[in-house]
Amino acid sequence: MMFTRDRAIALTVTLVGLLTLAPTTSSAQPDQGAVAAAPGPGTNYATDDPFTAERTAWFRDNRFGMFIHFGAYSNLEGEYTRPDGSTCQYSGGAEWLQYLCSIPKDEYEKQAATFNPKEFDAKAIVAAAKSAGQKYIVITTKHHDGYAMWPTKQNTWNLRDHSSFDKNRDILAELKQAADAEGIKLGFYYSIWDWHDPNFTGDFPQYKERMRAQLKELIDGYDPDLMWFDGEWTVASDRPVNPWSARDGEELESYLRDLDPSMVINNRVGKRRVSDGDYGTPEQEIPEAPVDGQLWESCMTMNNTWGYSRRDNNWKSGAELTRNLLNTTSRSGNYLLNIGPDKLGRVPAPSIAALKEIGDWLDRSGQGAAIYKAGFPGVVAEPDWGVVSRSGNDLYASVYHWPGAGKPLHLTTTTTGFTVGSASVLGSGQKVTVTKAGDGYDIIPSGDDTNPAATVIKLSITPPAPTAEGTGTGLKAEIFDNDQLSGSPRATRTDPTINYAWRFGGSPAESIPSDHFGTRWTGTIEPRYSEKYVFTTVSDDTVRVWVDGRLIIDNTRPHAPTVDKGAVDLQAGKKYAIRVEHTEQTGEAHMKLLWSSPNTPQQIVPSSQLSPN
Ligand code: FHN
Repeated sequence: MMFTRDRAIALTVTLVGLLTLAPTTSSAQPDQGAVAAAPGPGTNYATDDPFTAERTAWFRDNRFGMFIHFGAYSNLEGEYTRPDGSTCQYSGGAEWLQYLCSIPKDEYEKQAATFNPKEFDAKAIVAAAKSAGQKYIVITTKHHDGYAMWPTKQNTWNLRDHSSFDKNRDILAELKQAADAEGIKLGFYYSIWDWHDPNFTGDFPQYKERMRAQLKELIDGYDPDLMWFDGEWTVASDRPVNPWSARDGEELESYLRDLDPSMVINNRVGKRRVSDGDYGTPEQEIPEAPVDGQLWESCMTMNNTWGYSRRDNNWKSGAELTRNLLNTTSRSGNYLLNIGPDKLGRVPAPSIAALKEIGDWLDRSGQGAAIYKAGFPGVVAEPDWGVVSRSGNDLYASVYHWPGAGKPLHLTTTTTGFTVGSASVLGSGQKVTVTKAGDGYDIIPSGDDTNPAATVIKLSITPPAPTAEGTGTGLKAEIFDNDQLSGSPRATRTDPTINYAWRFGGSPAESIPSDHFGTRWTGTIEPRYSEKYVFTTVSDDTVRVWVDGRLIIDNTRPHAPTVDKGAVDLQAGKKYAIRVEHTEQTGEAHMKLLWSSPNTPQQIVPSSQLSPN
């Protein structure tokens, strides 16, 4: 059984409950463990732009990570023998075995008591990640079964207190030390959904308290670079039904930001939406294009299961996994590729082999340049013979279907604003001819491909010189204490950017309540390239955007956090009138304005290009 994202997001979002433990505004200094100040008028939870922030640079540049699913479920290796001798087995979703086989709690606890991953070798795992070219690792610290993989003080359902493992060992500490020694970033997976804790169904506020205490242990004790939440969905047929709400997500994300503002957090901290956390998390699939409004990372298995299953030998080839990595990078996404250690903590040999195959490809002939610090090309459309990634003024055409010597590979351009200079095949001295052809260029290699996974043709391009960075300071903001933008504004100021996540408790200013408000931003916007600009908004409840007097985004039906887009051709250096109107009625409030162009990666429109007059 494949656990695709459908299971996780076939959910009805029920916004329930009151804010129990109010989070702080993100400007507050992290206060170890104290209950943070209540949010309220003037709180903006968006502290930076994940597309450009220094805080997220390592995540955006590195592109490739290792996922590790390792827990008490690993001890069963995908197969449970009932007391009557019958067996229950799953090749996919071995980490769900307790649920799928309806293993009684005491039986599951009994098997966990025999768990002894004595061959877990953090250095070897980090070495495997390095050999693959993976620059960060995310390990499950607590999956849905609630079993903690570190010596938590919150209960005894953990690897220290409830196993046959060496009580002097701490695998998270071992992994942290090994990762630090090799310059690998370390992230922690933590499931909100908990099958074991009686408070999950008995006293959810108390469960959230314990969850926060465990997360504080993890953050204080191991200093993770990233938190990967899971089990946030609410599916009526689940056992137990998960009451996690968007308000809970607001509270948790704010708590985490206060504990460590530098962490990167995925969108399953909330309800897996464009407005939650720093990045989106498609699972077992790769989006067909860059994701609008949010960074993203596709997590995938090497076979069919996240947790180890001794029966699942349906391993993907190294070539397929390499192409998955190239596909994600070419759409400005990350690839989080999973391994599932067995009950002794050993990494399956096929996983090790595949990881090395990927790493060898990356190391060969500088092909890693197509991945690291690379992303969506912008200036060409994705071809049918492979994918194209861009790093600065270099395009990397990764060819899956080689045309043969002398035959063309066509690239369709999306802008007239660049020329192609040199072209070469990485790892081959063959001549490559580039000629203008129809709606783009023909790239004509003179020799053979270099390997079965992907042959990379490096194209050095000359994009148009951008105009000098603007001297803008932002847009004039008129803030109204009503959702009709009527009467006089309660507050008028200059907002450097439109980058707001007010969520449930926040608002644009101290004088503005958290519901029934609106803002009009006006001024001018100055593009740095002469090309088509796509404007993207993330809004809740309504949004309208005019550029140069043209209404390019118009979504006035009250909505939950939603992405809208509109495009307009702009001339570099020219200042265009811009007007943005947002209204909040009740519930959550969000408003972000991003842009992108063939030569401008997606980002919050920077203040330098905005002027209030
Ligand atoms: O239910 C989990 C599943 O076991 C696995 O951990 C994946 C990996 O992201 N996440 C959930 C399914 O969406």
